[in-house]
Amino acid sequence: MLVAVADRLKLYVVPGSHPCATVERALELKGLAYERVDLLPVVHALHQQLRFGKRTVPGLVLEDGSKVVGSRAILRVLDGLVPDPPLLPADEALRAKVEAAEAWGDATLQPLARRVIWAAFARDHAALPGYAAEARLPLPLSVAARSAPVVVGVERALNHADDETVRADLAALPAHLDRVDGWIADGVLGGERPNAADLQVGAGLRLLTTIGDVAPLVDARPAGRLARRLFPRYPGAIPAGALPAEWLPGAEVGLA
Ligand SMILES: N[C@@H](CCC(=O)N[C@@H](CS)C(=O)NCC(=O)O)C(=O)O
Repeated sequence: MLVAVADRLKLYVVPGSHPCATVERALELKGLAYERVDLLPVVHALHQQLRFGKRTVPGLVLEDGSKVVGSRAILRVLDGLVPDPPLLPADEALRAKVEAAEAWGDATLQPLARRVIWAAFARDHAALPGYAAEARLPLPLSVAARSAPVVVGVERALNHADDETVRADLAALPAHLDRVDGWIADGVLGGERPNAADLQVGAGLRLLTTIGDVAPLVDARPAGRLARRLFPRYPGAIPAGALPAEWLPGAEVGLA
């Protein structure tokens, strides 16, 4: 059942954005209805700056008109609005570990996933509109799609997604996945009830699984299985072959 207060919430997103997926999944877990406003990438930065005073999505407007930007901050606000189910564990020691994993998901995994996907889009512009297939954009998708080369160029620059950096990101990915698999083994991630770190890390990994070249690296592991369990549906796909084969580390099977 949906909670009554919720139909006054307004969430500003960019279609396919992983921190936006984090927040949408949290809203769903809380049973909160909301209005979703889909923004076009690049244009969104100006919109968000004007409306929220920060360039990024997600941004949430509450029923009293107050505004919150940032996936982590929004999750805390949702926990305040609807405490059950909680997104942070009551046990203090576990809570600290979950918060640390969430912070890593935000500060390390989130930008890595963003850089890798923009580098892949740079080699496959045609894949970009697929990420907005279910969005309600202010103009037809076919028209928006024509701006893909410009959007990709600007986003690559904004996100520092140059070839050298993305190559290093991919080389580091197995070690990052080891870390996530370790958290799953320790019970920090992957519990029966998703916590804030599950949603933050899971969305970043799930975005990576939409990149055909990268999916086998993630899917071979508990990390990949967790991401797909938490986010069974995710819009968009970049067929394998977009990223240079020599950038990809060999698929490694992690902890069972
Ligand atoms: N880490 C923050 C920021 C999210 C973020 O950087 N979102 C991207 C889209 S996935 C964005 O809006 N970038 C615009 C920009 O950096 O100008 C969060 O989790 O909310």
